[in-house]
Amino acid sequence: MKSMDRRRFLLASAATAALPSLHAFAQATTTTTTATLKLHPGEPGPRIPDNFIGLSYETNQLTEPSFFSPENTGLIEQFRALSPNGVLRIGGNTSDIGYWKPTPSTPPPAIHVRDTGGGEPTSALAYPITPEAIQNLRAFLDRTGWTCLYGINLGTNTPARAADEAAFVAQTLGTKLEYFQLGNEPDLFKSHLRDPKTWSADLYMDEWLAEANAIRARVPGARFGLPDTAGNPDWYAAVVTRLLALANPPDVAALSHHYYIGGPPSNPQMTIDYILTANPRVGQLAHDIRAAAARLSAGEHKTVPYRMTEGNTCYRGGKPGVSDVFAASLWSADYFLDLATRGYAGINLHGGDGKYVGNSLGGHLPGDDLVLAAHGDPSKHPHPYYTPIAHIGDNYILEPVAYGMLFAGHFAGATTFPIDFNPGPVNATAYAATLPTGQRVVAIINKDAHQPLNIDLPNYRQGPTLTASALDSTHVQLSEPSANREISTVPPATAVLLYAARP
Ligand code: BDP
Repeated sequence: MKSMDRRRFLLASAATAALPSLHAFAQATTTTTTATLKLHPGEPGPRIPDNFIGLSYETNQLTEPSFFSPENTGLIEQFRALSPNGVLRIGGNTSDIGYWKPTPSTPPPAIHVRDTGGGEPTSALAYPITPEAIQNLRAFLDRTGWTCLYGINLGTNTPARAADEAAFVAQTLGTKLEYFQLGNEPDLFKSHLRDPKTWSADLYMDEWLAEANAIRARVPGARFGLPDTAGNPDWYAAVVTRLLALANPPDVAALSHHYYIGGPPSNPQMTIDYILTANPRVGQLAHDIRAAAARLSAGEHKTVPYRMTEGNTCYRGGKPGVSDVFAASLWSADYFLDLATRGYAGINLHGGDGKYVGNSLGGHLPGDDLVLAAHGDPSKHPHPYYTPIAHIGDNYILEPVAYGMLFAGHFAGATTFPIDFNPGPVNATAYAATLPTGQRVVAIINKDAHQPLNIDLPNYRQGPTLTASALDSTHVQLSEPSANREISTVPPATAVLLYAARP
């Protein structure tokens, strides 16, 4: 048995043992709220793509060519455990300080970033990207079954250098390359890379088109995702207006944006309660990007999907005790299914090695300061704190936030349908879909720390269940129940999948 299989088996058996208490809980609580739950399977909504599960890594990670390589079997196992066909996005703040170094003798270009005193990479952190890293990345993608969104520097690059890199990447990654992205969070370039007085979506599009056109000249079939913004949803509309005005626009494969619930780690607002509370920004971003994608689709007579290409709980590397605990599992389970139901093509949660996410922030993870101030030991936490896969010693470990992805991954390939769901005063969400097999599945995510939720869903059997001893636990269980049974209560801080006994 491979080590990952063994680990999952152990988790599963531990949780199976825990399930009778879930049952007992249901019997003990007869006066809890009963949710209204009405399914509308006859009104199909968006289909969830098979590859909607994704991860995002800093481009700086490529400076260790052995990381995304066929030799890194521990990491390959965890990618495969998360999804047999996910999407790896390479980008982040460090994508705008990396330069293409096609030969060992290529001299480094001058890279200049305004030092803001933390939060962004500095000029001193500029680094080369080598052909070896891209070749290894291709072999890694082959082993994992994943494809790639490849980010190219727009912040401190030249169109010619970008085109050289793109040509090598396109040729090497082949069909494993979904599309290029040029520049990370260009709406924030004003803080460290451009003149804040003049920087705008229009200036960005001037630069973006110059780089995209240089790439197209070298890679005729090149496809692009944009604008990969941190916030500023008005940029989508501005970008679409510019694209629609072109006689021969670059081929846009997707519109993209990022999403962090909030931050930084020192912000007292960033609590477990906060990350589990519905955030109106999710719906607003979805509304705006969907509208922009619909306008571009209509204008270009094709379907342009939209994707959340980088995000997580708490920006600046995540917050200890919030980003790395069970609450983050419930958040990600909910967030993935919420976005999938809203028609997103996929979601990439950011993570990787602490060193590179640290570099994306100027060389430091502020979560460490919080741990040290509380007289804790930072080495006991994953680095960065929000990473889905932690790299500890020689091991790669699925962190709590990844368990929510595993839970949501059961919806891959399914077609969503609407439900009327009213959990009353309980902080719970629900999603429903028809699987490719025709079987219906309902997810109920009870994010409430204290209140159980009664449900009335006859002929639905309990499937994989996400539990932990507490919202701040670092040990998460995702398990199949041993018996084939219905349930009438979802305990506090528990997510369950319920499968229809017949189509
Ligand atoms: C995003 C950046 C990424 C950072 C992340 C963070 O794109 O490089 O690592 O924030 O602050 O905005 O954690």
